[in-house]
Amino acid sequence: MSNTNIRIAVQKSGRLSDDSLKLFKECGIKFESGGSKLRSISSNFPIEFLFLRDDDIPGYVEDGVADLGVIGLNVLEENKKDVEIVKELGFSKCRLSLAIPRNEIYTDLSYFEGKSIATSYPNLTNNFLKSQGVNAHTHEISGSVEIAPSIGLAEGICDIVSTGGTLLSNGLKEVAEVFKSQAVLISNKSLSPDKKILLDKLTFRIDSVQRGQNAKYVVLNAEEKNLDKIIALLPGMKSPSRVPLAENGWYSLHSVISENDFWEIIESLREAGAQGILVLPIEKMIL
Ligand code: PRT
Ligand code: ZN
Repeated sequence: MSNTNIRIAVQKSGRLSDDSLKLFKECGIKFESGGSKLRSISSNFPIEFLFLRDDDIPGYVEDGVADLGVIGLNVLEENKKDVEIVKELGFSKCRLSLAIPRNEIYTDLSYFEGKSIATSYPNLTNNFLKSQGVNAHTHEISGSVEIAPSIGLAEGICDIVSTGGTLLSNGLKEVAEVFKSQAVLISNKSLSPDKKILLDKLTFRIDSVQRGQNAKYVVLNAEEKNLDKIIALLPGMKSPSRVPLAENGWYSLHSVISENDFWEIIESLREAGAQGILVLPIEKMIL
């Protein structure tokens, strides 16, 4: 057994931190976080956490100061660091969008021709405009982008949107999506073989947690005459389990269904004669 530790950089405090910490805790990794702590070594997995500003994470991973990192795809793509994207993590979802004052009339992207756009994401914004054949000037600012039009700094903005509430309260409307983002796990491009093994162990655990989050465990009762129809609707991990009930001619079926088409399957199951349907969360799903 080697003594190698893998080092991961996560955001200290912000929109990525809570879900990042939750994910690693759900992976069964124990560590301390919070307060003024800047690093923490796990007591039950060979991993060390560094708690940093999100903007510094891609550079640290590129340089090998950290082996892994959790970062928003928007920050990564804007700064183009030479790192590997290991997997999408499915949280901190948002979009980079163009927005203009609410009372302006907007038809299409040609609206931005010759106009000025304030943004903290000049590279993503310029690449998008260029790909759409629009010539506009971007004005880079580091924060409070939403007030740029009202103070006369720019005619439009390109900023991160999640609920749209910030745009609304600043008298702006979203008119075009430039880039879709979510948190991703990144890795240094030249991990040692020992560290690669640890990364594989970690991604195996993350996959199991994510699969569990995307699936539900379903238990239902069915009369023998309806069994074939109902089983055809239930994929299961292999095939559904079938257990006879104490009452003759009745069975209990156990299966796993995907969160995506959950309601459609439940409706079809009821139509096919399923009764007493129980739906339970799955903590982890190991394949
Ligand atoms: O201090 P540090 O540098 O570490 O953090 P930060 O302030 O730079 O980043 P932080 O914590 O705000 O965001 C980290 C990452 O979360 C971003 O890079 C995105 O990948 C992701 N994310 C998800 C968001 C949002 N949702 C979001 N809503 N990042 C920013 N916002 C801001 C946006 O800039 C705008 O001001 O929220 C406002 C819009 O939100 P809505 O809900 O009103 O539309
Ligand atoms: Zn930041």
